[in-house]
Amino acid sequence: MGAPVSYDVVDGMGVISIDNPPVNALSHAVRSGILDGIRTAADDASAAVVIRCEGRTFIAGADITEFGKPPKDPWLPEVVDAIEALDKPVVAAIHGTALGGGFEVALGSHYRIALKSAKVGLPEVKLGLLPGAGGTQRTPRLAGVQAALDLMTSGAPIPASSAEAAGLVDRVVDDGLDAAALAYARELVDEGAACRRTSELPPSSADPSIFAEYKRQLERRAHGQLAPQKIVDCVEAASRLPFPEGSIVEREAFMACMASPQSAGLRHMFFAEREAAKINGLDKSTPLREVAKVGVIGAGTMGSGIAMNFANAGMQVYLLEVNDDALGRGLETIAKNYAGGVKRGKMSEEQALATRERITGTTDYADLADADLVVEAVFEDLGLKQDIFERLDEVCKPGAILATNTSYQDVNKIAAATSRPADVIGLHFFSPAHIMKLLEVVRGDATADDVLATCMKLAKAIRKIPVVSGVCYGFIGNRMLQHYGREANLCLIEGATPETIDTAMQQWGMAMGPMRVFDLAGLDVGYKARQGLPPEERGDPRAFVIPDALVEMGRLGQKTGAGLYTYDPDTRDYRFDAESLEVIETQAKELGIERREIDASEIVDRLIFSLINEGMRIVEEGIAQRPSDIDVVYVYGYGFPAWRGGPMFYADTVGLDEVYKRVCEFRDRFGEENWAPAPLLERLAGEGRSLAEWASDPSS
Ligand code: T1G
Repeated sequence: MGAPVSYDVVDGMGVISIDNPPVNALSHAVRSGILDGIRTAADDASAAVVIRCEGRTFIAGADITEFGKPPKDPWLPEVVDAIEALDKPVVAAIHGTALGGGFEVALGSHYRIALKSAKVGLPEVKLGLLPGAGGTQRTPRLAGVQAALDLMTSGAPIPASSAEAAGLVDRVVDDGLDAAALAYARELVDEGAACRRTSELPPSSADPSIFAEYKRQLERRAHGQLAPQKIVDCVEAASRLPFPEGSIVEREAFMACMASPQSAGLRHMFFAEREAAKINGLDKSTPLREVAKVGVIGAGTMGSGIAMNFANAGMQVYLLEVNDDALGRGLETIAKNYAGGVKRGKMSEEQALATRERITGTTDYADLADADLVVEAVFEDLGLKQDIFERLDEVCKPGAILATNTSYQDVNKIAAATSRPADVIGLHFFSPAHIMKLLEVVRGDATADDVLATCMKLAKAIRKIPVVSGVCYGFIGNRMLQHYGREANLCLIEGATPETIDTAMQQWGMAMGPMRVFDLAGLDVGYKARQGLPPEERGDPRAFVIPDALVEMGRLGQKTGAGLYTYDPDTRDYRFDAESLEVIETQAKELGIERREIDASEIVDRLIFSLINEGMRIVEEGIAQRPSDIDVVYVYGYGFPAWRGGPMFYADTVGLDEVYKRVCEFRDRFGEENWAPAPLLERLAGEGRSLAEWASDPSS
């Protein structure tokens, strides 16, 4: 493979071309190559310089795979400063996504031209970092303090047109970027344009009070996270210090973030998310099935959300219900959801209408005869699902993929109701299905490779993050959640209150505490599932007598205005009320439980370590392909803090010997039934190995 950076002189202009697939990341070789190009241009006769990239995108940032390794010169700040210091105009030509260090290279250039379809951004905060090559000092000088803060703390890229309006890009062209960039450079030379060095612009003044206010707001939306706070410090420095001094503040803040466990967690999640899309042992060239027409059975909350995903991705969708009333309600939900999207500015009226028109309601299975994929999303009854799959087996064309959205039923038993189990798969969406990013792709014993590969690709097309799961009760997420939920309810009956439990978990980083999650999902969901089981299979009664008692009082959760909490119908504010406390104390008394003070660290350890312990069993059984897949499930499906890297990464952060010790303590206190250590945990703790080491060679 040739050097990733080349330098040529074209029409008297120096052209630095970067070709480092897949995203032109700023690896050591690329940094050195750019610096060599600048040094060559400094000494040759070229009148100006254009920096451009081959492939699908401009530089998408520093090479994240190099983080954590010994840094090699030249460092990126040095490269960017050298670009800026050149005594002839430098034009950055942007296509695809100029992100992070890539956008900082462009900000170090004297002029920026971009394709209309391009985006620019500083997403470092999503990795628990901040722009470390001058981005925190140059961006506010060009776009002002507010825009710079928003760009860096959200990490969201912006379109070229918005960047132009913000002063971050000088020119936007529809196409022909390379020619336009050379012409722009020629124009600058002809008009004797100066080398506009952003670092020489004065600090971007701002009312000092906005920084404290911004930090306060950040503490609310990014609770406990270091990088967003450090970004504000850097921009505050840029608003009053000359560039060199501000750069020192940036460097120190960058190093502090790089060394933080939060960044380690977020970097782990970056690669875990991409790794989850890969299927062990599946030939990359497995042919995919065409999916253009999709059927969805059941127009309830899940079915209507699922239908929207496929329509949003441009597919024809047939939404089937048993009768017109039920169908009407589903289509109304969809209309409401799209109207909400228009109201929030996510799409235009026209886009909403065009998308809705891709969804056709029906009560006739014949309309699904030529569907490429059918997703069943009816309520959780195995018999009913098997009947539906038998029907689909009769009406659907050969080669159609038959999927079930079940949250825990046995996909193999559903597949066995058809003559084509190889075409059956689980596609477990999370509620609300048109918003939640996670998709558990459940591989049945007979599921064909091309069916699996097609669904993994399809997941990306409908903007979901797919994770492969084997068949077991509750798959990956819900199986682990049972243990988390059990411990939450046990802490409740043993002495904690819904508030102390939720506060402990939210302070720790969970998006929402378990008690509120139970109320949101509806306490009757678990109640009905338990009623369907014989008493001896319902598990530890101490873990469900309280929600069962509340359900029998009609307190089903948020949907009835009261569950563990009481909810204000208008504001949805919630509070813990005396009636709920009375139920808790009564149930505890009836089971002879003396309630006690339970502190936050015990609550956190019991809930999180129960997740980890079950997660260890799930990877050892091969239900999950790799531990990091569990991290993706929990971060994208259950509000687990990404900056802790997911439950399995967190286990390694704590240390498996520590986790094992704590699990054994809980076993000794609460019994083998709930706290028997997972064999893999016991083994790795005993061998002093991490889960990451084991995962790199599971046969070891
Ligand atoms: N470094 C290394 N590998 C990267 C990479 C990067 N920056 N970006 C992507 N990849 C790999 C990725 O792992 C995958 O590999 C393949 O490229 C395709 O990616 C000093 C410190 C650009 C929008 O945060 O957001 O600059 O799985 O599947 O969906 O201030 O990748 O195929 O083996 O995601 O088309 C800041 C990260 C870095 C941008 C393309 N930059 N990348 O999305 O493809 S920090 C970022 C992305 C920094 C400086 C600081 C996306 C993308 P594989 P993909 P995609």
